[in-house]
Amino acid sequence: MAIKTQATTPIAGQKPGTSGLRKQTSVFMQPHFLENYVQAIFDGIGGVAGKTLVLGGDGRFFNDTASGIILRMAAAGGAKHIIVGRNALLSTPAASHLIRKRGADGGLILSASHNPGGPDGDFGLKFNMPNGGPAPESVTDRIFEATKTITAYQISDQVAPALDTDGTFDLDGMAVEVVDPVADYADLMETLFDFSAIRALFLSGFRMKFDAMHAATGPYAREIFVNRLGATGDSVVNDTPLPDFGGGHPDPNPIWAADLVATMSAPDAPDFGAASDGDGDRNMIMGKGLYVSPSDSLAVLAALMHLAPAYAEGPKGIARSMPTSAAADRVAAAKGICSFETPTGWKFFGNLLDADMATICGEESSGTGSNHVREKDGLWAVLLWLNILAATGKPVTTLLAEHWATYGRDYYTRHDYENVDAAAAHAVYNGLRDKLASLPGQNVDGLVIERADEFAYDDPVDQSRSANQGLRIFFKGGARAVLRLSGTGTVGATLRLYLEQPEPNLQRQAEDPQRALAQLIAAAGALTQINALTGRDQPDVIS
Ligand code: VG1
Ligand code: CO
Repeated sequence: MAIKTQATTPIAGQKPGTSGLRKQTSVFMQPHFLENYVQAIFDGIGGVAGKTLVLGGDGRFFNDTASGIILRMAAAGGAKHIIVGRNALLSTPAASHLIRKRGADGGLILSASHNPGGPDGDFGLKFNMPNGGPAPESVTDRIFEATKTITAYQISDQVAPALDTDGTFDLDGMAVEVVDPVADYADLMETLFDFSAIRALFLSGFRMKFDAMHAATGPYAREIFVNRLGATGDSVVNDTPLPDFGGGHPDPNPIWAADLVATMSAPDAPDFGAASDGDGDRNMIMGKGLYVSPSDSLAVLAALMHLAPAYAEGPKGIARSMPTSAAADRVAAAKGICSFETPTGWKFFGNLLDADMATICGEESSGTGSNHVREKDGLWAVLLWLNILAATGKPVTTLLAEHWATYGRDYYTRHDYENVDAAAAHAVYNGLRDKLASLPGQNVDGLVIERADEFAYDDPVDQSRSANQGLRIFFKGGARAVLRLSGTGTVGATLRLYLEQPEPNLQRQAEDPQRALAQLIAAAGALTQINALTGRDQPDVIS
């Protein structure tokens, strides 16, 4: 045993956000920064002595060094066994699956997800629970408290094993088991979907383009789509994970996945297009010339998921995050099942999934998933779409048009104001919050406000309450504007304005969302004064 106790002092700003702790890489690489936080995680979960943990990340810069440090700290803490993806690579959903499959006591996932990587990018670390899901607020609160009182951390003096070869290695009495990051996950997908129907679809000449954005899903996508499902080799692009994601921004939306949008808009476009984010938990779906908004995707998948073998009985319930559109609620109503509205972040779906109250969950930020793991899952969503396309024989455009004809359409957009001065961002948020009570009855730009509130969530399973989860303005006729402060940014503050409006009339369902929502956008602008207070003319990202 060669365990060193290193004295340290608390480092400010180690409060976990929407999805773990996210900072600029240079901050994470400061002396003791990572070590302090890892020790706080271990202390927050009651120590790691005798425990089995899963470890892996999205392959971004510092992933390898950080993994070595975490292994040495786990060994020092007396952990029994760490299962780590080869080269410390695991997509977030694959890590969730591995925790569940191996009955581990939890997992550490190294990722800043959709944030850019590299020395000038971002880094992140989150802890997942034995159910495979992100730590709930009660646990992240304990971790944060531990960061504020830390005086020392323990670390092994031994060199961590190289992680490029599968097998089990000793590190100061702890077993380090290096595993293939892809196989277990790909096997799980085969149990959920009709692989032979999807294989037949590809054999019939159906073409897809999946953009892994040089991030974690590349090896998974190649194994599943090309090797197991017979898609042609060029169906998967940018599938080598790179430490800086090739200089790109691994966020699958029409702005950052512009290449895919161009491919899918060309005259000879493939039948189906998709992309995923840095750590593989998000998905973007496209048909020929058509971007499927994540809220619509959730609703279509919920409506048709019974076509996939694992979900033949249909969903028990449907859960969406608060800013996600109401489209999924109408599917739940039509099916006579429960719908749930949770705060932003996957951790709030865990209890509903564990209690079997919801089978499918989704977020407007391109996250969709089910009870097969406890994270959102990008490739799962792509496979469910493929399964539905194979089962119906209809193209994406037809499925969406039929969905809107049946359930109505919800025009939807999100406007992000990024890297805003923190004081200005809070002025926008607090300014709107302060006048919530006076809003009902007011007419803004021709829209009448029906009610307004700050969203709080009472978990129906454990009765915990999560307050301050965003401001909601409901207008007569069903339109809604939501304002939130992001919890994943690393520089300044990011404001998100979410806008939606239902359109039941079939004749008016084919408009550009920005045009269809113009009046609501103007009203939200007037109410929040967002441009004036942030000094911006327009949002940085519109999705
Ligand atoms: C964003 C999204 C949220 C998502 C979170 C983590 O959070 O809005 O829906 O769960 O990112 O996604 P925020 O607080 O910035 O709005 V991931 O794929 O970055 O782990
Ligand atoms: Co992600």
